[in-house]
Amino acid sequence: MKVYPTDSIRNVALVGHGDVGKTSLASCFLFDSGAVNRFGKVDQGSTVTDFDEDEIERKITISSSPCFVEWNKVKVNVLDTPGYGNFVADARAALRAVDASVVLVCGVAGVEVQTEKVWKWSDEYQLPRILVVNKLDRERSDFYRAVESIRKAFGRGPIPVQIPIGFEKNFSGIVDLIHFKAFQFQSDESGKFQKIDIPENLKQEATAQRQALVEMIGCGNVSGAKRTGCAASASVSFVCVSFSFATLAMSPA
Ligand SMILES: Nc1nc2c(ncn2[C@@H]2O[C@H](COP(=O)(O)OP(=O)(O)OP(=O)(O)O)[C@@H](O)[C@H]2O)c(=O)[nH]1
Ligand SMILES: [Mg+2]
Repeated sequence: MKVYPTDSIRNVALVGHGDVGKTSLASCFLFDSGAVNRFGKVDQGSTVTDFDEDEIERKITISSSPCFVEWNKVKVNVLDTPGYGNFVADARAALRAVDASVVLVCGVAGVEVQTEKVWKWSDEYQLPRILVVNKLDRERSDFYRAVESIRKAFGRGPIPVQIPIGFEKNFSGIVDLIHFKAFQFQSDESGKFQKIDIPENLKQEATAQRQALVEMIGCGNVSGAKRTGCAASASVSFVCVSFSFATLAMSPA
């Protein structure tokens, strides 16, 4: 078995409200990184982390399951946790064991009851966190509305590091505000993407969002980043864009 130096290992938990797409995102991680050669789907009972008979039958996660991927020479141990009220307590146990939490928020519904709960637990364990706005391909999804609901619930710390290209069924890629590059993904679930120029109609928005990001980092507390090697801290957390089905799970940059 390959041995990784400690500074090349990350331990993260995927947490969030029920049905927001945590298991699907874990599936994307596994497929995109090449750990598996088939994109497992919850609806087909073929994901790696929802393997229990009850989970497959009910199409929900009942207890946390680990998996790991290698990305850019870093081993990422991922805990996929339950989000439904009856089972969400298991997410708390997972959060105790990780270095960072990945909080998924639905692009349609925004922050929900269990989102607030897992956020509170992440606060309790002083975890740096990344927010992922998921299901942006869905009708009535709106990235900016979801970000507003995040900031209303959790304060001004969360700040986008990516913005979407297109919306609902035309959602097709991301603008990476850190590297100031854009990526367009194929819609065939292959996870393939190409680097493109930032679309003309998004240049102004992207520039303004990048400026806000730079200002936020300038005045934020990034000590958590140093401690964990994770690019976010407890007071400034980064908001990413996701669309499980097009395997936008990981920023290629
Ligand atoms: N349209 C769309 N559907 C998605 C996306 N991500 C997940 N889904 C669907 O949403 C449903 C729930 O997905 P899961 O991955 O099981 O969600 P979860 O957060 O793991 O759910 P629990 O573990 O039970 O809390 C499934 O039917 C998925 O196929 C997405 O990005 N877009
Ligand atoms: Mg799940």
